[in-house]
Amino acid sequence: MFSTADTIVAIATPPGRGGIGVVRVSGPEAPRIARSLIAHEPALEPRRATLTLIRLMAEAGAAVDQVVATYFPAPASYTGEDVVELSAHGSPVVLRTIVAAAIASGARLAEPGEFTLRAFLNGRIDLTQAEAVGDLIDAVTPLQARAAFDQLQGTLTRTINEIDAALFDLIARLEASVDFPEEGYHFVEPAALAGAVDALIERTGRLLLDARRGRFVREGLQVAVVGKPNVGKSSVFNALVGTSRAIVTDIPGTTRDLVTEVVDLDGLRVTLVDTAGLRPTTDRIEAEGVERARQAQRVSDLTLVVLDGATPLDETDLEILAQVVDDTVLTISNKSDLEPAWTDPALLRVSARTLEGIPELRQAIVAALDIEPLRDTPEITNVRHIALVQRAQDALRRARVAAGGDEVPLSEEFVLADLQEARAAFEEIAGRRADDELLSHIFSKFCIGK
Ligand SMILES: Nc1nc2c(ncn2[C@@H]2O[C@H](COP(=O)(O)OP(=O)(O)OP(=O)(O)O)[C@@H](O)[C@H]2O)c(=O)[nH]1
Ligand SMILES: [Mg+2]
Repeated sequence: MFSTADTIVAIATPPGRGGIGVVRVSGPEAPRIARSLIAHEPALEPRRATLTLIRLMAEAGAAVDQVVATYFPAPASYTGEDVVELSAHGSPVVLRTIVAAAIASGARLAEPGEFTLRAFLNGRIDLTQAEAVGDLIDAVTPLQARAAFDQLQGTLTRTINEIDAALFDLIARLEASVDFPEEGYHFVEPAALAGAVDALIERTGRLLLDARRGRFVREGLQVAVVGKPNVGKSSVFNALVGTSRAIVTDIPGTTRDLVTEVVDLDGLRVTLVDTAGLRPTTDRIEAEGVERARQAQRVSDLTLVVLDGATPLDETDLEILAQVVDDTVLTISNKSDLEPAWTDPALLRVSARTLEGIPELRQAIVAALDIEPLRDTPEITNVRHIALVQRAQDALRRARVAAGGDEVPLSEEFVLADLQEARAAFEEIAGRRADDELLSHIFSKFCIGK
């Protein structure tokens, strides 16, 4: 379905004004189309930045600019095709004019992610690396960026290829045994077969062990801040975010809707959700806010319960604490700058006003989320990959059962079918068996120009 026969064009830099803006042209006609746009007469030298003018367009008043044109001949380019990049001043009018002129010369406007899709279709990168490009661009924390960059550099590709090669070898030898039973011997000894499958199960297991952590690094976690009205939830939320994002007043019931903000806690992408104070209410707006608070709490990875350390605890506080027992909970006592009305040595004391205890709170949140250690980057982060490795491992376990112990396998055909299924899952991760629907799904989330 996807064609790489035509030449595509798009603005590769973000929308809006900037110091420079880049128009990227890729495809067989890229050099010709680029030359029709610029005043520089001779053919562009490969990989050499050439300062030139955008040729005056036929219509009067069309924008012109001075640009740096760079030609990357196939196959050593981002897409693996002939690519020309034109760096102009970052003016949307200029950039759009260049794109329009390229289209007039025969290029087509690129779809979202189409440059990266072409890099994949042309074999420059595999699917996990293409996905890593998107993750790298979307990264919010340095750890996310590093995990994505490692994947782009091929760490996951190498692991997947290694497992795939071992599977291929095993399948080939088993097939030989099945195809030539009259030879009277096994190309794979039964004990060796079971051992080889065990090793593969162990290897996929190591990948999956990393997966929970990896998914959290890539997708982040959600922490809901809950508690009674006026205890200082919004103030604590603001202290963690570092700006006065949520409205704070001394009127109980200030926060009505959910307020969310993404923060970087120790490399983790955490979505903090400030919620309406939980209390019985007849106010319809507040009641809706309370309902939303409960929903947010249910889908969060951690519930941060805020108590007011300067006011005696009451029924409402105790009810809230009773409701969250099944969740992952971190309870704190706020307003430590005031005279304490009660104390509990087990609770972290913070002051959203003086910021006392806020650094400790950040650490406590990461510790409560229980995904240490975060220091090195996880090998596998994407749910699509995790699900497929899991599927492969399930098939390997079935193969292991069919392979039996040291005796002759139950049936080599059964083992073979399971191993082939495991291999298919790995090929899908790398994209060797990706259908158009999957590719559309993955690349539609990219921006145009990437
Ligand atoms: N002294 C002191 N006052 C605080 C502290 N944190 C919050 N407050 C005050 O407590 C009042 C309520 O703060 P909010 O952050 O709006 O409380 P909330 O829990 O979000 O309240 P609702 O949105 O109504 O549920 C405000 O007057 C804050 O200034 C603190 O650490 N110390
Ligand atoms: Mg509030």
